[in-house]
Amino acid sequence: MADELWEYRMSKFSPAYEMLAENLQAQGINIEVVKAALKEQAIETPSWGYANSGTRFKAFPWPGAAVTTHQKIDDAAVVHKMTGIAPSVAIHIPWDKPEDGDYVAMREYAEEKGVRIGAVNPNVFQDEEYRLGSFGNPSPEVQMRALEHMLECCDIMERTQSDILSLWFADGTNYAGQDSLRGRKRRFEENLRQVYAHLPENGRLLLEYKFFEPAFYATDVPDWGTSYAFCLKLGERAQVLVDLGHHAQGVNIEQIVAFLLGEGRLGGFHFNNRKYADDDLMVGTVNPFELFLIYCELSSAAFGDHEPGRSTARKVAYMIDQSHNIEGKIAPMILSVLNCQDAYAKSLIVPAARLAEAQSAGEVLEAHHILAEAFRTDVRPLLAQVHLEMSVPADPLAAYHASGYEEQIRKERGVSATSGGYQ
Ligand code: RM4
Ligand code: MN
Ligand code: MN
Repeated sequence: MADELWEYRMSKFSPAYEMLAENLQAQGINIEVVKAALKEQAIETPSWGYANSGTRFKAFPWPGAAVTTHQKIDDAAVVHKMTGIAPSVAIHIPWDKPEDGDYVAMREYAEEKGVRIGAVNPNVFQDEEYRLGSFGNPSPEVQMRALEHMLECCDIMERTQSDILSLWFADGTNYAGQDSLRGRKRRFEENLRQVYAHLPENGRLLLEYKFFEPAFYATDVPDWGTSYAFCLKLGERAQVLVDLGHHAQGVNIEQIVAFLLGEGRLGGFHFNNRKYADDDLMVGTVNPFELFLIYCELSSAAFGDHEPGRSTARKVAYMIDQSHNIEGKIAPMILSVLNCQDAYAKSLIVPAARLAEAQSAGEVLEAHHILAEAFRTDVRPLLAQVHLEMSVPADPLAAYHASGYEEQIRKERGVSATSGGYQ
């Protein structure tokens, strides 16, 4: 970056940053530690978030939306270039199956672009055969088909050097009596066991839960407790994945996070935001306070002394799982990453010692106030400073809009036809 530009930006942000830094230091917060943590933050973006997607009713095509996996990787690389904290991209198989089947080449392409392949997401919900489910299906042949796909995904992990197999199942039943609930549980257990046995050496299996949709009477992995119980049986490298859109109204997600951290079984997140159901809106847009509280659990575990919470928090895979239907593709992904950065920053400036003191003294109001004050702090000058120190644009969203990338892909890729929901 040209020196004058650097100086101009420093002069623009410095006074606000200096004030904030001083204020935080006075509260006993080491700003250098906070900045170092922010620089290490990593949020994985999903390949499918760059392609056209829609609701059950309509998928509106977005000009320039990615179609090929190379294009999705290109877009993920742009998000990383702008933010500096989105170094990997999750893939969905078969949506991202390379035409020539060459996954090593896919990995190399990503590396060339400056990102790596993250979680591998098997898809066992879109083939005709899966009408009655995959692992829970009463037919042994269909279960086998799903298992074979999972094992193929374990192999893809090896070839892409991914260390996460991320599982979500559309399995369940719509009507009482449709199938045996205990039978389905047994089938799940047995098939998951086989997948676990085939994981690459350092690979982790993350198991997502969802309390409804597309099954409405019973889903086979309905909640974190079920996922946790399956993981316990599988082994240490099986952990729960929390998708923020997969809970009933009013559920205290930060408490789930706290429990799973304490048990060493929180594996990862699918970040998004919801108002009613699995809305897949941009993370931090509906309820930023909830996101902050979730990050507070993660930060206090990661920087605390308790094991296994501390090491578990440090290995959590932060992934975005969103569906951008009317707001563009790359810009909302940048904003989502920034929303996570904002929440993380606020969680890092909670004065932990003062909070612990208030908590143990039973000072209810004071404890709440300390937390709320951190949430209310305007951390934008701090984030701008971190961006400058990381040599990424101080304002990544504005820089993206000014970069000309959107115009370029619109011209090059045009508008691709859409059919239904996910493409
Ligand atoms: C599910 C779940 C999965 C995602 C699918 C498409 O609701 O969140 O993670 O891969 O949608
Ligand atoms: Mn998800
Ligand atoms: Mn979902």
